[in-house]
Amino acid sequence: MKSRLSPPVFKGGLHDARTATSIGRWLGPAFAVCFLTGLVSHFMQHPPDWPANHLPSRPSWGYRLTQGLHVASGIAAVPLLLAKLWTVYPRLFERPPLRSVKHALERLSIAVLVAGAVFELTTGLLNTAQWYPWPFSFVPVHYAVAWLVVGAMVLHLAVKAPEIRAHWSRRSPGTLALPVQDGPDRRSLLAAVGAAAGAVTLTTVGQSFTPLKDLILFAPRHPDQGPQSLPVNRTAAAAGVGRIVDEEYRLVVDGPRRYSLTLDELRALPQHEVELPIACVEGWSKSAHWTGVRIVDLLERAGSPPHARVRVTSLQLRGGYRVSEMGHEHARDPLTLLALRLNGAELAPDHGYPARLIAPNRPGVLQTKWVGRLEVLA
Ligand SMILES: Nc1nc2c(c(=O)[nH]1)N[C@H]1C(S)=C(S)[C@@H](COP(=O)(O)O)O[C@H]1N2
Ligand SMILES: [Mo]
Repeated sequence: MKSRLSPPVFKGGLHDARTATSIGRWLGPAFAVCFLTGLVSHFMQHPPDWPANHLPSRPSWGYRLTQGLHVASGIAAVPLLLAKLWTVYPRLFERPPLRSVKHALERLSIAVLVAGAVFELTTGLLNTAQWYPWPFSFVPVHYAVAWLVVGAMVLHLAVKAPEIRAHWSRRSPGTLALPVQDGPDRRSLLAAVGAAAGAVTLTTVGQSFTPLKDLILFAPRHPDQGPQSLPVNRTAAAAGVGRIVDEEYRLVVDGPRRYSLTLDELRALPQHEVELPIACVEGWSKSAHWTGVRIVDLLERAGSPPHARVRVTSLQLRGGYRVSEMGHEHARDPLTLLALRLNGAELAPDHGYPARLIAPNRPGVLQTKWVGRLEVLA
């Protein structure tokens, strides 16, 4: 009789290095894309001092593309990671568990890789649903763990390089002349994993790649839902912005020549129309038509020097996104507006009435709503 402690026996070829390599072929690139686009996002949102004033404002769809890829590659990685873990989990039962210092270190790096990867995909996915069931701040922790995962992944690829090389091509090591026959079970498994990754991608990617919006099944946001056919991340009520009285509204432009404008004065200035997306860090993107006053026109009138940074402050009194800053590339771009109208009508309160920032190639979180003040920074 088998003792209760004896390890399970795994038959068949689905838990072998060849299957693990085949899945890794897709999982590795998904993680690489996710990591690089995540770096771009982090850099655009929290630029260090020096480059902050030099971030490019073009292409106007740049951030939409990188953030769309970030969320799509992360979502596609979920079934790939699950399949990979299922393929390799018999290794948990390997005996003896520890053989040498080198072996122990390798197992430790795998533990970091698995825990980190599961953590990143889980927190990222919940973040797209704006659900934060944890006691830490999402952005810095998601960012820090990404480095851990990448470090552990590079180590893992280095340790496994001989095996990966041996199983990458269709020829098996040793019997160089003979192509390895992938049995029907391996082919079915890989086809199912590929189909699962394709299916979750196709049924979610419409949240940023709007031509596929009709296929959306699982994405938390539909790009058409929301006032004026544009989603809202934080409503006026949630931001604690009360009813804004038109007669009391003032836009203050603070620079070498400080001035302020009433709403009627703002509406009387030359108006421009642009088509630009809101590309939310939480994964949805949607283009819209915005009409308003060019930020560069407002700044010139305040005597702003050409290379000055600009701070945009909301009438919202509390909350993380009430203030944003932009470098001169964004501030001077003719597409950057203080928008008063959206898709042909006055801004809805939830979209930032009476005035909101809209700029090209910029994370949604920095497109400040309910703007009350522009400030030229020295
Ligand atoms: N003042 C202020 N502006 C803000 C926010 C906010 O919470 N407060 N949220 C930002 C986020 S996260 C996004 S994605 C966009 C959403 O703009 P929309 O509601 O017009 O679609 O507004 C941004 N501007
Ligand atoms: Mo956002």
